[in-house]
Amino acid sequence: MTPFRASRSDIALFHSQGFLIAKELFDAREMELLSTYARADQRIHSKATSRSDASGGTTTLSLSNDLEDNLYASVVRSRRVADNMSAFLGDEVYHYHHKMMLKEPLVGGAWEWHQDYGYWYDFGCLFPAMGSCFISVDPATRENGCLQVVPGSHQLGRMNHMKVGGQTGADPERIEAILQRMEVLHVEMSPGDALFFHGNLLHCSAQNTSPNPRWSLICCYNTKSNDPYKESRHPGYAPLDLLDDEKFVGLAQAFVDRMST
Ligand SMILES: O=C(O)CCC(=O)C(=O)O
Repeated sequence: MTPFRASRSDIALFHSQGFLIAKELFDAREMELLSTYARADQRIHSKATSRSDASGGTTTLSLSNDLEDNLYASVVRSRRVADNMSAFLGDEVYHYHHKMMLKEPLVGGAWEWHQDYGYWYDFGCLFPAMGSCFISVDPATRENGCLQVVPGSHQLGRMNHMKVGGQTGADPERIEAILQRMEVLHVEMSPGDALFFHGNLLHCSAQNTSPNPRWSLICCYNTKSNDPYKESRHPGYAPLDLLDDEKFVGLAQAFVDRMST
């Protein structure tokens, strides 16, 4: 199967609603390999950090600014993610960072409403021409805290962000007004499905109260012409060494084999 490539109407939809869902961007075999790899990878656990949500839950993630010789970097470099993101943002994209989200059964915490550009603004990025691709490793359901988005909210512009629980979230007064006026979409996904979303799209997720994990990989990109004006938490422009779609599965298998020897 040829992996998804955004059509003109997909790009128009991304611009009007602030996101686009690509079903089966990675097939079942590819996602099984990523899941096997991540679950056997001690480094993501040793690098993981946690934050409290507003109701006492704990969110855990393992973030990297670097593209190392591993399977996560292969996803970031894959054309089916990076070329589509370039098409949505209308410019060459580069790797800004990526993170494995480890939402564990019964304890995985919530993410408060926020815009990613709410943070990235402070890191020297002048334009919101930035985006993320959320790839489901496990099924993401309402029960295990799937992502929730407010379609069209990227058009509200960047909002003020402040402390909400142990996290930085969007201004709660404004969120309340927005939620009275705009709909919320629960983005339920199967393994391998991907959500491309704009840096100003409002999103959150609830705690995982289910017995099932909700792991995902989020690849974050900036555009070449939006190179940060100062050094900050995440890197400046460096060209991506793009990975052709048909090479992905072989590389993924090799990483898994290497890990198990
Ligand atoms: O994984 C989630 O549930 C939300 C993560 C998120 O919103 C983020 O990393 O910006």
